[in-house]
Amino acid sequence: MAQIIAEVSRTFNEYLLLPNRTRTDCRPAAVDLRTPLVRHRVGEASAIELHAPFVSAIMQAVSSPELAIALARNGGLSFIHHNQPVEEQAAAVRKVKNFKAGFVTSDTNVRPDDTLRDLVAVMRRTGHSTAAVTHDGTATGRLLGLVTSRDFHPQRHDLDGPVSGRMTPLGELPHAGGDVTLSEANARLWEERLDCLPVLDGEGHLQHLVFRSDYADNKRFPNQVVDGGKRLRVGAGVNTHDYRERVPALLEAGADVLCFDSSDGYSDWQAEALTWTKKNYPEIPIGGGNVVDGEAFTFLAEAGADFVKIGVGGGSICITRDQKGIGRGQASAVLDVAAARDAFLERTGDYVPLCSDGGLVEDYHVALALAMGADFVMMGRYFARFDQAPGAKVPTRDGFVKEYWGEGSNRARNWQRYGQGGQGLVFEEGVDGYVPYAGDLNEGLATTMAKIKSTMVSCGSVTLPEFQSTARLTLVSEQSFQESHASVTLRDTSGTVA
Ligand code: RVP
Repeated sequence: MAQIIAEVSRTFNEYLLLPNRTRTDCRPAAVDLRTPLVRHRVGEASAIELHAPFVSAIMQAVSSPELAIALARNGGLSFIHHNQPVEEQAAAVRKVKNFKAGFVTSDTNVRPDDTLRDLVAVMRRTGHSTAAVTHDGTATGRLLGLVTSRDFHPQRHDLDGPVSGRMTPLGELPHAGGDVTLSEANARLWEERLDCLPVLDGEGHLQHLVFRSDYADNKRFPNQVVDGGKRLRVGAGVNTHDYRERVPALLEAGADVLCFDSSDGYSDWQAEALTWTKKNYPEIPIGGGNVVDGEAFTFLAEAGADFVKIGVGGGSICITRDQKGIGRGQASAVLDVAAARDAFLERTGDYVPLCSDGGLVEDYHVALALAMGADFVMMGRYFARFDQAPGAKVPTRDGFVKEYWGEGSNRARNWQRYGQGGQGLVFEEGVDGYVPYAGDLNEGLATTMAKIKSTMVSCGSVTLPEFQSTARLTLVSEQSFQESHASVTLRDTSGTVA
């Protein structure tokens, strides 16, 4: 007969945190959200630390280079999805690693013999008022000059005349070599009263532009997660099918960390793939998952996983529980795995960070996941709502929505994540839908972090380890869950009672 596990499978909604005593020095501004990403010896620091406990889901609809750049600048990390050919995934990783804050690839470019009318059309298309004049009109052509909207007036100048007639030629244009640092470039912008500093390689080809207007923007991200060379960090998903080709290509592209991505990671295939990667590429940290219990955690930790991802069937686009009848409430899964992680630490002296993946609906669920022992969370729906996510923004009667689809849906057909034993995707485990549009990631994530810090302050903690070791949780009854919500008739924004 099957074994029946005594505890009920519980979700985050069934728990609340009890406030602890808040000391006077415990304020949101003092809260430090740093957290370890990869396995390390007890008492030592993790080789990679996040500055905010968020990673983005290994999904087509979520982890693009644009989202990875935005998230790393805010202290988190993306795992570029592997549901694409190896070269395309490696190129996406390279794009993040090559991103230089403040160094912009020029998107408004013309040739010297293009007309001012052509220039106006390009400026209208990009919305930018500074154009690079290069020999071939590309962003990396030989730089011949710069022309801005201040250099001509459509009524005063002949729009059929060449751009070269109004540009500032290179000879009169302050510019820098490719080895200039951002702080040097910024210093020149201010000292020489420039709006824009072109950066050229040794052959005079344009590499980047540095704008004075971006100066404040760069100061906005004091928490960015960077490597030893000050390049943003980025992760990449891999699978148990083509890892022998994918892992070295991603390493070569500069990925900082990898993660085996499987809907069910408690398998010999994943253990073999982990062992192979640790043996052949010991320098790259690699996570495993997904699992929902302590036994599976220990299996992957012993196979070498540098962190373990928790969650089966809880994702917002996931229908695995409906289709296969497997999974576990995310709260129960995190609590069980965290207990096994602590036992593993006790036994081996190795701390293996945990990632709670999927099913986080409210911002406070992140705080609950962390309190229950997760070191960071992975989210799909949450990030898919932002401008930086790859899904299309679609207008509706009430505003906008963004596309969001599961990796097990027919749209993504990620058979490497769902197929077993080389078998392709036989039935769907995910859906294809929409999520409410939520604007800019920088603003949305700042609000979420403010809420988490506020929760931690109420629980009397300024660091995540302190929060995890002192948090007190209570189960909520159906009745007290109802009591948690507003129970008045809400006014709509026009001030009338709905
Ligand atoms: P959510 O944040 O609730 O949208 O969940 C995202 C997670 O759901 C992913 O990180 C992954 O573990 C899981 N997922 C992705 N695709 C599917 C599916 O098609 N069933 N599930």
